[in-house]
Amino acid sequence: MKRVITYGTYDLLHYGHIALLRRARALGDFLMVALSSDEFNAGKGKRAYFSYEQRKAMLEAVRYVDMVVPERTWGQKSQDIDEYGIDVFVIGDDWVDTFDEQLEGRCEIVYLPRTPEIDASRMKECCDTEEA
Ligand code: C2G
Repeated sequence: MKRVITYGTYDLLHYGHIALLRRARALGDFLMVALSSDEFNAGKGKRAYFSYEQRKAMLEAVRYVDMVVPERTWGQKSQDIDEYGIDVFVIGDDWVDTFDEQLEGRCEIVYLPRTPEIDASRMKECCDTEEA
């Protein structure tokens, strides 16, 4: 069984996220998502609209996702690869090269093209504008 992992905040789940998850799952037989905790998000300078538990529940409802675990630190990726027996690390190409050093030689590393013109921050701005 080829095991794939990806990481992210996945707030305000949208079609760009789903396109990433669909392509990630197609790289193997099992897709694990390491979902950024609320505390880790704060460290990324992000404040998710939905809590970790809410974001986890939504991801677990996505047909491409087999398991969700917390992402708590930048450095956990190398341990995750070993602990979960991961064959492929995949993430959007906005992160291209970022994790090569940490993961080189441990697993296959794949950067997938992001879906243009959609992201949680723009969705929030749109709602804020409508409310104003
Ligand atoms: N994504 C995408 N297209 C978009 C928006 C997001 O393909 N329009 C992808 C991102 O490239 C990422 C995943 O969806 O692979 C989740 O995106 P975010 O929730 O924004 O996650 P991010 O803040 O990039 O966190 O350790 C890695 C970080 O936790 C990644």
